[in-house]
Amino acid sequence: GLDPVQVSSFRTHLSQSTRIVTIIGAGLSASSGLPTFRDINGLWCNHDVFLIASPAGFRRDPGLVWQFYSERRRAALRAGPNPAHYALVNLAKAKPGFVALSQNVDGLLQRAGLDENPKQLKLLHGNLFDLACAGNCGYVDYDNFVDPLCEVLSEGRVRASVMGADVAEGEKPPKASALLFEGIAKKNKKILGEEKFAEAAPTARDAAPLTELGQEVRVPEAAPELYSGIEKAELPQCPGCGENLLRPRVVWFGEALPEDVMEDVDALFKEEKVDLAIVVGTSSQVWPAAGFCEEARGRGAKVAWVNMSEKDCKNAKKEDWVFLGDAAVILPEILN
Ligand code: BV8
Repeated sequence: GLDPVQVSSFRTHLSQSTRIVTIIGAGLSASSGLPTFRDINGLWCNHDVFLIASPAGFRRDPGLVWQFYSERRRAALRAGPNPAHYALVNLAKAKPGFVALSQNVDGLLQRAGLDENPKQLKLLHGNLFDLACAGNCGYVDYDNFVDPLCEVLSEGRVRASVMGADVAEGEKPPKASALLFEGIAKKNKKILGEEKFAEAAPTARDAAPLTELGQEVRVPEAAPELYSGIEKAELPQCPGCGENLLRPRVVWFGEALPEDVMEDVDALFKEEKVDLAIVVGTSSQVWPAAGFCEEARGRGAKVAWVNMSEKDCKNAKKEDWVFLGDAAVILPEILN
């Protein structure tokens, strides 16, 4: 269980706080059954991040990208909010100064009721259920929960093809050629040990390090089997301009976060004092979200960390609260 002294001092500060900023990552939805990105067998460990989460990857093979995101839409639709989502919604109702800065695109906070007051929820990396014109004609289809979006994105095909090649019914799909971040591969190898790592993360070549901020993400000419074989004409088309595909309205590597969201975040950290920042279920590796905790601290915030692993609370200072464990257990305990 949690340290009662820590919990009571946190709750005292919480009761006196008006401006509360929560910085949220995939760990919040882990107990809803949705995979995170950088944990063992996370999304980035079994998929080639450059091929499915970058503009260059979408140009190279939009079918592969759509299969990855179609599978994530389906999983999110089948999942439900967990007690951590509801604990945050209850806090938002009690504290008008509450705001969630969420990196998650799964829509679970909205389904738990946070969407009613958009001022309290900022979607930093977009939303799986908003579709946009891939050619930026301006067309956006908000809250599209249609599944499958088209025949080639129906369930059976998606799973097999995401692995880069269709396999006959019942056969195991070939090992995905996973391009892992070096750091992730090393981390997993350390945790698992050589032999278990080899079976847990399929053929992991050293990832090409992410290019610097804003540069074109280099997409390595990965093995030819990593093409979906899906024709553009089979994918969702933009009804706005009739010339481009639709894409999931999420922020890929090398893409700027939504302008309106960034303006709101900048204003938040410029205008006023922050009393409390709560960093939940994020490895704090992706920028600019990874810098928001220090921004809040710079505005006077005290900081609380909720994470399954201590190593991901690396930016914690000695005066911070650090609550280790499942957010779905901890948040109800410390917030309600
Ligand atoms: C940009 C697509 C600029 C959406 C993703 C310096 C400054 C700015 C940018 C950069 C920079 N240096 C490098 C960059 C580039 C890059 C970056 O940050 N690279 C890093 C990796 C080195 N940043 C970008 O490209 C960003 N764009 O800054 O653009 C710009 C400006 C102008 C013009 C052009 C460009 C774009 C970032 C968005 C990338 N998109 N994915 C999707 O598919 O979802 S990344 C991916 O990581 C997701 O978006 C996700 O939201 C994000 C963060 O991951 P986490 O949520 O933290 O998940 P993770 O698995 O890592 O961690 C889970 C945590 O939960 C762990 O700590 C675990 O212990 C914990 N946990 C697990 N279970 C539980 C739990 N905790 C509690 N309870 C549990 N049960």
